[in-house]
Amino acid sequence: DTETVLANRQDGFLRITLNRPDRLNAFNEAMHHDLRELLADARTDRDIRAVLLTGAGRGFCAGQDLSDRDMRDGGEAPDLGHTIETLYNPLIRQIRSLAKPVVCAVNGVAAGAGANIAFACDIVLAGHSAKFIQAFSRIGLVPDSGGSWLLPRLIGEARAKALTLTGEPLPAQTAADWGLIWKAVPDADLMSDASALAARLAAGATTGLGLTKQLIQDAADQSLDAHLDAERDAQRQAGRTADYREGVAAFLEKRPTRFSGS
Ligand code: T3D
Repeated sequence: DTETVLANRQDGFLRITLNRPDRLNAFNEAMHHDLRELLADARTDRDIRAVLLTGAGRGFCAGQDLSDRDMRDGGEAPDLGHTIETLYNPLIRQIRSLAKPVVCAVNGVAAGAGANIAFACDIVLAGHSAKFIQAFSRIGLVPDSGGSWLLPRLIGEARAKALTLTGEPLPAQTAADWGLIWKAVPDADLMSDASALAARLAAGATTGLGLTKQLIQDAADQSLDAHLDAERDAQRQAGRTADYREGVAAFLEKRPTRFSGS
């Protein structure tokens, strides 16, 4: 644990809880660094086979901590290009390139970068009381953390533009109906459902799941022809794992799989 982020290992996955609840888990620099360090551990530690990201208290994450952006004394505006380049972009790249499933349990409001960090995760569950807000336009900014790339792909240009230009809150159930997230569930079930899902993924064939994630992410930018080649290469790699042998053996022996993650 650090001051800003709690870490818990259970059932083969790492649960990371953003922990600045009095600020709805808004990001300061320390939280960026602490989160990045945990995700780096998740990358290298073979015993961590999935990640679950959630927030402490009544919110998931309210994006950038705006009290660190107070310019009311006439002070110079910070170079936001620099903070995006050094803090937000590396975080999104780290989540998307992690070769292990990342589940996000959105336990309350997800605003600004907080919403787009959730959408960058692989499977997003949200409690019925949660809402997603592209809050950037409310303070004169533009969507970041991959939002303006991911939103039109997930929900189409019309909805993406309306959400980002108005900053209107989107309830969890509508987000699920639109295909922006996987599921909206009763608040009381969120953590148990998300934990069960993370545990199930952590017990999966980790190499195959990591390759699957990469293939799906890369699909939008490639021709079918190039993508067929990418599938061939990924299948070749998956076919060399011990988990593939185990998967076939378990099927033939009519028993549950015991994947080792290798
Ligand atoms: O700067 C850069 O590096 C560029 C990168 C930008 C990335 C971004 O994320 S920009 C967008 C920043 N986020 C926002 O604009 C959202 C601001 N927050 C809100 O609009 C609202 O808080 C919510 C809609 C998220 C929730 O509203 P509500 O009514 O449920 O809660 P609240 O009362 O507004 O917030 C509770 C407390 O959290 C409150 O503190 P208090 O009054 O109890 O002491 C509030 O000030 C604090 N809080 C919420 N969000 C932030 C925050 N404090 C600092 N920064 C926040 N983003």
